[in-house]
Amino acid sequence: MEKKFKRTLITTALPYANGPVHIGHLAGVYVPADIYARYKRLKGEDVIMIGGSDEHGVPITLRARKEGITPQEVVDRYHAIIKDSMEELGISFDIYSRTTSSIHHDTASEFFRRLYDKGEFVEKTSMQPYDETAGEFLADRYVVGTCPHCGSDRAYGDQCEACGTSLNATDLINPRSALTDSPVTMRETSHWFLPLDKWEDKLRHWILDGHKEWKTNVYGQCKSWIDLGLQPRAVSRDLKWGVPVPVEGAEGKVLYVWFDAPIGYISNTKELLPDTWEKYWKDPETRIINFIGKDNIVFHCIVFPAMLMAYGDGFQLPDNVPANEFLNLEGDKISTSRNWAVWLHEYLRDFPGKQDVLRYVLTANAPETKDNDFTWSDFQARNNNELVAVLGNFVNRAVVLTHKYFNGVVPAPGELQGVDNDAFAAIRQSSASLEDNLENFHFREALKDAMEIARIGNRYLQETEPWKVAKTDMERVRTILYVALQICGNIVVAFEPFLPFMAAKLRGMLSLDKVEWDELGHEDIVPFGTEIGQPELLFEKIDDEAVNAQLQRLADIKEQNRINNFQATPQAPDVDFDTFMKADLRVGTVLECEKVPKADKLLRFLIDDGLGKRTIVSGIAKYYKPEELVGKQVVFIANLPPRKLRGITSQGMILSAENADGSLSVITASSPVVPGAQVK
Ligand code: B3M
Ligand code: ZN
Repeated sequence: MEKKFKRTLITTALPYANGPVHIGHLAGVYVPADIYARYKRLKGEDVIMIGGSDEHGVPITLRARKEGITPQEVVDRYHAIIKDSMEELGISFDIYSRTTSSIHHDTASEFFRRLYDKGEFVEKTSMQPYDETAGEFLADRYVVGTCPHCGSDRAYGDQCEACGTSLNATDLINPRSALTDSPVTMRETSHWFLPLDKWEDKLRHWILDGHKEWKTNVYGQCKSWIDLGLQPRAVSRDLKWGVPVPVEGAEGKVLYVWFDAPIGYISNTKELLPDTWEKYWKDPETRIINFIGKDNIVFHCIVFPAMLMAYGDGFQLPDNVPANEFLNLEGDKISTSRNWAVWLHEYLRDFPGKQDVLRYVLTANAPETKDNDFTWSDFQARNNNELVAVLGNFVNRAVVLTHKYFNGVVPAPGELQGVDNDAFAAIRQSSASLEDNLENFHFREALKDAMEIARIGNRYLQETEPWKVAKTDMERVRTILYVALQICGNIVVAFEPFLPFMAAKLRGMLSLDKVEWDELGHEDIVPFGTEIGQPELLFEKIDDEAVNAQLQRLADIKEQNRINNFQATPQAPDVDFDTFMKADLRVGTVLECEKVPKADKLLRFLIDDGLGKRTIVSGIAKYYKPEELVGKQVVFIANLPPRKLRGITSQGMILSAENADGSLSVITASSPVVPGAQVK
């Protein structure tokens, strides 16, 4: 870090309080921000980490309507869940507040008013969707209709979730109001716009010339926005939920959620530090870092900076915006509306005491440079093969051996030998790389560096074999275990930002009061003569059962989504009755059923059809065990020309219904009938 900064202000994207937080939020924003904040605190630097819930916006009002409760009740519920679960995960916010607080309403309102008074806005009228029945303008999300691209009749005015196309409300065929289901009309309304074009040159100079060190994904997005030319952006909406526009005649209008939300960073700092907040925002010696996900880049790098420049009064711009890419779950995009997520509060319930495991896996697999995938098998493997087998194992051996040979008292070392010095040298090297990676927001690499210290420890014990040396040379064992315990001390320091619960437990085991970052690489973190605690396991294996339960839960959700999203195919053109009657449909009793060798889809049936026995081959082997079907009365088409399938002549076709997931369900008679009965 360059010298010019005296303190760090860390902001973390404010999650919408319309649902709990999931692993995507954590991996993208909160875990990396927390690592950085803990690292800075451990260095003794002046740092604050600001968080809070984003409690405005249309999705919250939609959810409230759906559940028949008020928006306030929605945000109260989710704010509490989010706040508690993040705290339990050890995300060390200095404040976690909310944008419905009065201090935020006042701050956002004053911010708007100052820009208004300075003439920073332009007022424009436009045509917007309006619900005549409800007497309200409709946000794009409130308009539903038929997608012009895929024909889905559940498209929203901003996007069709069936085909993923971005839309405008005016693109929809038969637009209706999501509130009242009545047809949507267009009405004129006026709004305030922030002319981003006015700030384009300043933004270009600040980012494109001044911050070439930003992550390529962030820099690249900013560049393409600026190169396209910036346009004025509306900062107000016709909506009842939000911060009212503080201008006469603006009844029924609120600040656009993306106008008020980033101001939340300021309000929350004010709430935390009523007397000194300004130095974190207005002193050029403060380094401001915004932790966000990639979908928020434009708001943090273009819109909010333009707002701050328009406001003036010394507000500083962020020094870095280390936005992350997305984390997927088992190969699919995480989605709140499809419930495709690992929710933090549920993880904490299902894996009590395993906060650090999640922190570890999300950091080891962080979507820093590209989208990444969270899988439960990777979660299990990283826990079992890395945390248990490498980190836990090393610490356990060092502590157990100290109890065995020295009654749990750190022995005084003799003269260090080559292997000892080599171990310390390797740790210093990893520590330097660790610090460098932390400074540059490369948390995944930084975690590898920390883990390398535990690997060094394991190799060291493997090479020095104190359990063998103990038979001949106890003096040497003193030195070996002294060194091993110093490696444990280094682990406490190196891992505190990443795995704070483990670090605290190990610190207790080593009887250390507190540690500082500057001790990293030292050879005397745990003084000789210290009485250490009993060995406790730092990590335990995660078995297949726990992982399978999670996979089953996801499979159930997928199934539920399929059912929810199932759309019956449009009705086929009419056929006349005589044509239909030409198909000879009958019921037959299954006498035999077996798999067709070397064909994983096919079953061979022998059917009593009332006239005799007939063979039919059917492609339903994936969905039934042959023995399940013997004795069943199935419906088949009797008068299809015979067809050869895998060398077997099939005389007809058994009818099945196709489910939402493509699986097949055989049609059977609901009460016994004589074989050969016609279906009419
Ligand atoms: N609530 C969007 C999001 O959660 C928004 C972030 C606000 S940060 C000021 O992705
Ligand atoms: Zn569509």
